[in-house]
Amino acid sequence: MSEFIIEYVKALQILDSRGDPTVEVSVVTRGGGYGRGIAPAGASRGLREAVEARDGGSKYLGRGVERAVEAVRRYIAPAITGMSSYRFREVDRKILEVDGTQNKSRLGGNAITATSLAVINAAADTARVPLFEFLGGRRARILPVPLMNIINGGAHAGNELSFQEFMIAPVGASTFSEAIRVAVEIYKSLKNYLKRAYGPAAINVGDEGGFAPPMRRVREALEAIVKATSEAGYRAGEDVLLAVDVAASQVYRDGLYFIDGSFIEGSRLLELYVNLIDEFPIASIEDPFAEDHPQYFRDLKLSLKGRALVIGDDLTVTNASLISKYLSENAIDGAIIKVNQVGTFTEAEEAIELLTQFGGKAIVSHRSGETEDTTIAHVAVAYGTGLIKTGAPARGERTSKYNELLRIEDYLSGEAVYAGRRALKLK
Ligand code: 2PG
Ligand code: MG
Repeated sequence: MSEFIIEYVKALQILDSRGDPTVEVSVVTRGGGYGRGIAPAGASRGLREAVEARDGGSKYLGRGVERAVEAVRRYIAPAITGMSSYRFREVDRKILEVDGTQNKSRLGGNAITATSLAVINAAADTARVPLFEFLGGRRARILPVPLMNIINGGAHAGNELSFQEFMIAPVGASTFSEAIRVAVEIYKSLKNYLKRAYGPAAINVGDEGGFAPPMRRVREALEAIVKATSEAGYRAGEDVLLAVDVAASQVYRDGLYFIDGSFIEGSRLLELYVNLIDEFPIASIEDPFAEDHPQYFRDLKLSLKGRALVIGDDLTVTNASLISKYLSENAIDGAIIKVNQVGTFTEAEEAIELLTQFGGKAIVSHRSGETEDTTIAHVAVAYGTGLIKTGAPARGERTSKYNELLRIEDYLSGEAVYAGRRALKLK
């Protein structure tokens, strides 16, 4: 097993999909295994997320990460060199020990995430197996339903849509590659529809590759997706389900929510959700309320009676104890999993395992600031989460994940199983 020993760790400042600097870490093992990890970055961030180290000052408008790169070089590399990448959980524990803070602010969550991802990738490469197989073993074969964000609003777009993400879930497909084809056909049909209905500027895209049309009301976006779905020859509610991420903390001010042009109470927002779910085949709703309003999550879950999943993101920040708290308080049906929200891969793995154990949904997710790193595609398959959220089927930093899943499906050949409809159903 000595081939797994970490011999070399190097960090570099590179760019993410928004043109912001981010941290890339490379790890080389004694056996010649190589792994790379790149930290993504969120725009709508939870209050309890791991803290990113940013340099401040004038370079890169303060967004530089040279301090985080230096933290890898000075503190992380010496601490983990000589450890076994095979025991990646111990490596993560060591990094957390060196950091010593709750919110990862000493080394920087970006330095920690990039290193943690690089270590698992180096271990898999040393073992000469794909990462999903290294983590999930030979039985890992479930390809996730992609929740594809095809209309962008909120903090991800320069329009007035108050919900951040309008997604399609091609659940009726029988394979992952068929799901991708269905999603692409609907994406293209939506493009035609938007151009016809709102003019050519409506097909400009937002941070996650979805269109950012000049719409004012969330209902319009849902209607456009339903129309595009039928124009593409598919049935909304059957072949394709809808999902939204409200990212409600972003529209929350002084106890009220700014939705569709006016400030409303949480109870009115709850009514809006119930009406939208009556009208549209919405299977999942993420961050419907602000992160300090868990009681509304509970009320919504009670009103919906399982008709749509209630998912935490800013509320739960991939933190196993918050997820466990809100699951047991019956405030959520599942949670978004983002490694950089919590810091290390091991902590994200704990969150996934906890959700699996208690029958909750784990949605492995990208960030709005992404890179070509494909680790999350492997994580979704390794743990058989059945769900992944990684943007529109467009723009390299989004397609890199879908393309990796197509490669994994091909690698598994006849053995791959598409998660399909049951991925979005409560047990
Ligand atoms: C979210 C994410 C990803 P961000 O809210 O779920 O879609 O956005 O990375 O900006 O937090
Ligand atoms: Mg979210």
